[in-house]
Formats: sequence, structure tokens, C-alpha cells
Amino acid sequence: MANQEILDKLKEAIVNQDIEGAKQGAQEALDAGVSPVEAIDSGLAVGMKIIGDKFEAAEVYLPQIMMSSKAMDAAMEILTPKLEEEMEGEEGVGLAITYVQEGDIHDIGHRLVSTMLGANGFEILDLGVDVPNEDLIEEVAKHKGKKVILVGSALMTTSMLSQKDTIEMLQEEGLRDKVKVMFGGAPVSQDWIEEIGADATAENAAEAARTATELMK
Ligand code: HCB
Repeated sequence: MANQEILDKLKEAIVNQDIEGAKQGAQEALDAGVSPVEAIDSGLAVGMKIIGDKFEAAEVYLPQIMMSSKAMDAAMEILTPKLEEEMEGEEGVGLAITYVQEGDIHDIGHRLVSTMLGANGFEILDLGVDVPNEDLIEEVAKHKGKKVILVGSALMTTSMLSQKDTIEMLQEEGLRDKVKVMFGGAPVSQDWIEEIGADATAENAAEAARTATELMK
């Protein structure tokens, strides 16, 4: 099967909530020498974007979204060991503290980004979803002296606003210059990043890994 067909198969498996198909597609990708990064970015994440748009258009409902997310997890279980294997022997890049902003439980993109950063040599401290700014500040202070990047996701305009507070609290605690800050998620734009004084954003998980690696240099 050609590589594009395999990527399409992965995409379709997510769109159709096909857990077995997602597992098969992931295995076929690895067998055909498709890189796990490509399988995620050009296959699974594309499918997740399509199902997300269908949800917004009320063409699918909550159970379908949850099943698509399960299909993605099943494929990730197969792809992640290969991602990690490719990283063996690579020097650590730094600590990535990954999380979803307070009030927000959307974690599909956050998990993809965390996996991709881990696969690119970052040590990952995953704080999960609905994380208050106070917890972030505490973790940054705890790891002062290390190379640290905060990697925050927000999928709602409301939770995105508290990214501004994150930056202000880092400044108040004298920690802003001790940490790099990358924010992402659908509502986050480059203009927003510049307005609040964060360091970067990224469109997808692969770009997030590239951008974070660049910021740590
Ligand atoms: Co949800 N939801 N939702 N939702 N949801 C959105 C986000 C809306 C835009 C839908 C809409 O109304 N148009 C909307 C937010 C509106 C707004 O504020 N602008 C919304 C809402 C309102 C809500 C609820 C409030 C609904 C309700 O209960 N009334 C509720 C929120 C509860 C809460 O958080 N407190 C809710 C619930 C849900 C679920 C549970 C049904 C489900 C989440 C399941 C889960 O995550 N475990 C869900 C979903 C799936 C969505 C949509 C459909 C898809 C989001 C998604 O997973 N996208 C979304 C609509 C949409 O986006 N089309 C809708 C796919 C991933 C792969 O993309 O953007 O998250 P991503 O991540 C990318 C990218 O942004 C980047 O890389 C990732 C990988 O490529 N990236 C980063 C992500 N983080 C990064 C960090 C970095 O530093 C750098 C890059």
C-alpha cells in the first residue's frame, strides 16, 4: 500500500471511530517505514480535525468524538514505542511542563503535543487538564535552574484568557526569564502570543516539537 493510502486509512479510521482500523493503520504505517511523526501529523491529527469540525456542525455528537479519541489512543499505543526508540541515545533537550489551562478539559491536542515533545528528547512533566496558574508557578519555581519550557493548551476563548495571567504571575514571581513559554490550541494566534508576551505558538504537534526545540537552544 502506498504511504498516502496508509495515511488516508489512519485519517478515515479516526473519522469513522474505527479502533481496529486505527490499530491496523498504525501497524501498516510502521511496516511501510512511514515515520510515526508523519503518521500522527498527516494521518491521525487530520482525522481528529475533520471529526472536530463535524462535531461543531452538529453532524456527530459526544459519543462519536469520544470513540474517535479512543481510536487515536489505540493508534498512539502502537506508534509511541517507535517514536521513543527513534529518540534513544539523543541528548535531553530540557523539561517540558505540559498542561491544559484552568477551566478547560480538552486534552486530545495536549496529549499529542506531549507525546511528540517526549519523542523529541524532552523530559515531560504532564500536569493534565484544568490546571490553575498557581500550580504552574509552583512547578516552574521547583525546577528553577533547569532548562524548562511551559507548554500550555487552551481550546476555549475563556481558558485562553488565563494564559495572560500565567505570564503576569511569572513576571510577578521573578520567574519569567527562567522559563520559555509556548501556548497553543485552536483559538491561540501569533497576535495573542505577542500581545501577552509569550515566546511562541504552533499549529500542530510536529511544529510544536520543532518550535520548542528551537526555543531551548
Ligand atoms: Co469542546 N469545544 N467543549 N469538547 N470541542 C470546542 C473546543 C469548541 C470550539 C466547539 C464550538 O463550540 N465551536 C468550543 C469552544 C468555544 C470557544 O470558547 N471558542 C467547545 C466547547 C464550548 C465545549 C464545552 C464548554 C461544551 C459544553 O459542555 N457546553 C465543553 C467544555 C468543557 C470544559 O473544557 N470545561 C466541551 C467538551 C468537549 C468534549 C468533552 C465533548 C470533547 C473533548 C474531549 C477531550 O479532549 N478529551 C470536545 C471536543 C473534542 C471539541 C472539538 C470538537 C475538537 C477539539 C479537538 O480535540 N481537536 C472542538 C471544536 C474544534 O476544534 N473543531 C470543540 C483536535 C486536536 C488534535 O486539535 O487544536 O486541540 P487541538 O490541538 C492541536 C493544535 O492546536 C496544537 O497541536 C495539536 C495537535 O495537532 N496544539 C498546541 C495544541 N496544544 C498546543 C500547545 C502548544 O504549546 C502548541 C501547540
